[in-house]
Amino acid sequence: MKLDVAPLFQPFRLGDLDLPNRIVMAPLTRNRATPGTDAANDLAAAYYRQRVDAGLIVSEASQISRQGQGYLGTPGLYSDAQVEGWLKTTRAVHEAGGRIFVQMWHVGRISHTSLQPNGGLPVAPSAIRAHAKTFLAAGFVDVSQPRALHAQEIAAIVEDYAQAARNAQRAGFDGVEVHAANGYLIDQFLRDGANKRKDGYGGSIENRARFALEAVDAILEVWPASRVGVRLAPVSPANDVADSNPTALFGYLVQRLSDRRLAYIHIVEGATQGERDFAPFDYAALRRSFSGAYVANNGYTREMAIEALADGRADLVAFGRPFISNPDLVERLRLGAPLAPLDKATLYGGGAHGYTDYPVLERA
Ligand code: 8OZ
Repeated sequence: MKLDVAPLFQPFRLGDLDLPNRIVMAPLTRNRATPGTDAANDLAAAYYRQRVDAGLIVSEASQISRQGQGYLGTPGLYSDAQVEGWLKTTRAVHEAGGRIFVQMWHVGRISHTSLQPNGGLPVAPSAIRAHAKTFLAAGFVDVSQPRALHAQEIAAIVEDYAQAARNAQRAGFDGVEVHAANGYLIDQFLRDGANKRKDGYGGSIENRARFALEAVDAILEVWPASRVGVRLAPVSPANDVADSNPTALFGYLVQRLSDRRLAYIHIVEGATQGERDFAPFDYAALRRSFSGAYVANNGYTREMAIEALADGRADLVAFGRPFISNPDLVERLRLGAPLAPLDKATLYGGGAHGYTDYPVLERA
């Protein structure tokens, strides 16, 4: 029997925004910001404009400070030049009738001294080096040894989130997504494999969730809750994080996010870019405990997405890599057309090739 695509094309009200379909463009790191300023540029505007048929676009992860950068060429959200740069994208997306949130990012220990202010050590909840790689001009390298943050520095990072939230408004975004997944700073605080602190930010689940909630609350001083989402990856081992009890940890955190009436949680189910059944986890329970929308992600095919929506397991489905090589992914999903394969060589860094030059379907 032919699969009925209708569930993917039901409109959805996300907070106070009307989305024309259930398809989200997931945040995708592409490392093409302008060297020197780390500002998103005209090429980025063209790239997002091509993908405007998504119900919602979430931008690539964008560092909230220089300290929050971990890879070469990722765009920032902390300087005036970066605000100007992002305005090109938000104007292009809005002119074409789309909606775009910016993903706010601090990498914590997943960085390298060569990217840090004054060549300093990357920061983390605890001085534990991750077994992980980053990429620099020279290619892939091991991340640097980090140093543990002082409590006053944590307050300053929370203020960086608030400032970046204001910048996101100046840059014309429709909302913000907090990157709390994939082993970056917030996830490093959350998970007890990376957080060995003895102060109010470590130990109990309440303490490990404190930084995440302080960052969210700082953003909520700027944005209404209806324009704020959070991305989580409850069991993903990405960037060398692990937790002894993800069910309790993420159950607690999502309850607190629900209290705040956030627009959505965006869940990487399983291992990031890997096995969906990497470790058992009850995503349905997480969804039930949250007042807003549930955005499902990780390796979804057209068929899986339709089934998840039809079964009520998700409100929206985020597609990542398929959006890179298929600028018209939404139309291809509608038609059930074949998807173009991804060229891995042009994923991270470079110019228009492998970025804005993937073709759309021939309209015969
Ligand atoms: C791929 C390469 C670099 C960063 C993530 C922001 O995993 C990333 C990322 C992905 O969330």
